[in-house]
Parts: sequence; structure tokens; C-alpha cells
Amino acid sequence: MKSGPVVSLLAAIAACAAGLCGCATAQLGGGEKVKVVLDTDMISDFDDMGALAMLHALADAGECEILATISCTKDNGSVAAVEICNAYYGRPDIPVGCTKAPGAVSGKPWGHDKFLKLQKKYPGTFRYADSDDAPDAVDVYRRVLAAQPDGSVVVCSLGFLTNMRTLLESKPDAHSPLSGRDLVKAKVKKWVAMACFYPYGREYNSAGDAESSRIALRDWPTPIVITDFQYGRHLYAGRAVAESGMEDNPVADVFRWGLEPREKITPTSWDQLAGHPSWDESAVLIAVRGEDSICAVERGYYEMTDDKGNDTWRYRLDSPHCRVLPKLSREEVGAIMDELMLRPPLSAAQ
Ligand SMILES: [Ca+2]
Repeated sequence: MKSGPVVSLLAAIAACAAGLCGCATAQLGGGEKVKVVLDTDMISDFDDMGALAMLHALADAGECEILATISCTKDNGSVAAVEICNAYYGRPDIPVGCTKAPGAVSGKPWGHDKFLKLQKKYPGTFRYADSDDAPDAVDVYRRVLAAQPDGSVVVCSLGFLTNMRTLLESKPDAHSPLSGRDLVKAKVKKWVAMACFYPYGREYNSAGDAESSRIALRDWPTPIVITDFQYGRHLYAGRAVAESGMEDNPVADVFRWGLEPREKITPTSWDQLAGHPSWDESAVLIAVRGEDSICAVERGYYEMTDDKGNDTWRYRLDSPHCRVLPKLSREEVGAIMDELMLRPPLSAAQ
């Protein structure tokens, strides 16, 4: 039985598909597609899956092109979960990779079982049941970046900053004569990172591989847009897709398995009524549509202050870097994210 809000959202999607809502024109707008590399700690939490679904919906709408989908954790089923989602949206050939860095976060966190269940439900839609068998993330980054026009790529990281560090420290190779830092400087327009805690503190993504975070945040040569913990914590999405009734949709599966059933929500889990905190979904929205689309920004930069993963924000008006602040309400942003997650794959209509 679909809830009222889900019915409304499905009606909105139908109107969109029929060209009645006017949004298609606004979104396509004749502009160039944003070229995105997605870097994810898929399996640490399930907002990564919502974010990847949104990225595919935005690609279906002609707003972006997905260049690669890369895991920043190893020894788990992260890459397969990414591949299953890519295949669901009709893009099984998107390059995937996995970190090989010695200091990378490794293993299977609590909640990993839902991603292994995906492997059983969607056999034949992934190549790398064990993420460690996937290509080296740095090699994929270098190959993909080298093939792109200068200043054209947006890197969107939803997890640990390991791959940013190893990319910066990479050496010239068959893909490019440039060092990692020079390759990033030449090809990457900006890095949108879900990381850090405002105004200071210890946040999961930036603390997980603290040394890599320290180096990446310090040495990245193009603008960094930070969607810190506080921004996404107060945004919610995913209840609609969990209750959509879509049975053969891995995104709906993960949210259905991750969220409390509506009837079991208690006063202490009230915030699950609208879904799950949307740290990663909001980062993808900002990566594709720009930070000004849903946010205000504050100029400055984050730096790591110790080897335990603590960070602090430094205000600086002339900084190329920024953090985001709410502009649209949480309900408005939540509706945008839910609508994107509920869109059926374009490939399913062809
Ligand atoms: Ca994540």
C-alpha cells in the first residue's frame, strides 16, 4: 500500500514524463552535461545508494555524464553494490575501481549484509563480488581524467578521502605524463566532498583515513566544496522509494532493508518518517547542479588538526574553497531528492 506522499510523488513523475511540469526544459537547458567521477564508501551506510541512484536519474535527464564510480574502501562488497545499481540504470559499463592503498578503510561494517543480499538478488549484473578484484582506483582515475577536456571534471566524494590523496601522489604513467597533482589541476573543475564537521570536530568520512584527509584537503589544487556533516544531517530522503512498491529496484531494496518499517517507528526514531539523513544525496545534487542551486556558501577551508581525524573550519573570504549552508528548506530539498530517486531508469522505457 503506497502512502499519500509517495502517490503524490509518483503523480509528479508522471506529469514530468508527460512534459506537463516544465522541469525538463529547465533542467536540460541546453547546457553542457556535468562530467562526474563518483567516489563512494558504499556499504558504510545506505545514503550512498540513494546518491548513486540520483546521479543516474540526473544522467538520464541529460544533466550529467558519469565517468567512473569508484570505491574508497576495500575487502567488502562495495564495488558489486555500485555495479548492481549501474546495471539497473542501464549503464553496466561505467568504469569501476577500488582503492589499493595500505591505509584505506577495510572490511565489512555493520549493515554490510544488505549489500550482500543484493548480490544474491541480482546475479549476473556485477563483475566484482569482492571489491579487491576490481581495478586500482588510482589507475581508473588517471585514465578517465587524462581522456577529458581540461577543467571539465567534477569529483564527488561520499566517503573517505583516501583516493584523493593517492591520486594527488600518483606518478606519470601510460595514461598521462603529468603528476597526480598536475593532472588534477589540469582536468578537475572542482571537488565536492561530503566530509568534515563544522566548526570543528571529528566526522566519519574525514576521520576514517585521517592522514589522507590531511594531505588531500591541504594539497588539492582546484576549488573544494564541502558539504559537511551538519548540512546533510538535517535533510531526509528515501522513505518514498522504500515504500514505492518497486520490487526489482536495488535502490528501493536497500532503503526498505535499511529504514525502520513505518509501523515500528517510535518517538526516538521519528526522523525516519521522511527517510534517512541525506549527506550523500545532497552532495550529488550539489555536484551536478552547483552549490548555488540549493545552498548558500561560506568561503574558507577545512584543515585536519591532528592525527585522530579532528578538523576545523577556517574562514577566509578570498578562499577558492567553501562549505555549504541551507538555502532551500529541508522539505524542498527532500522533495527534489525523493523525486529523482523515484524516477524509473530511462533505459527501461527504451
Ligand atoms: Ca557515504
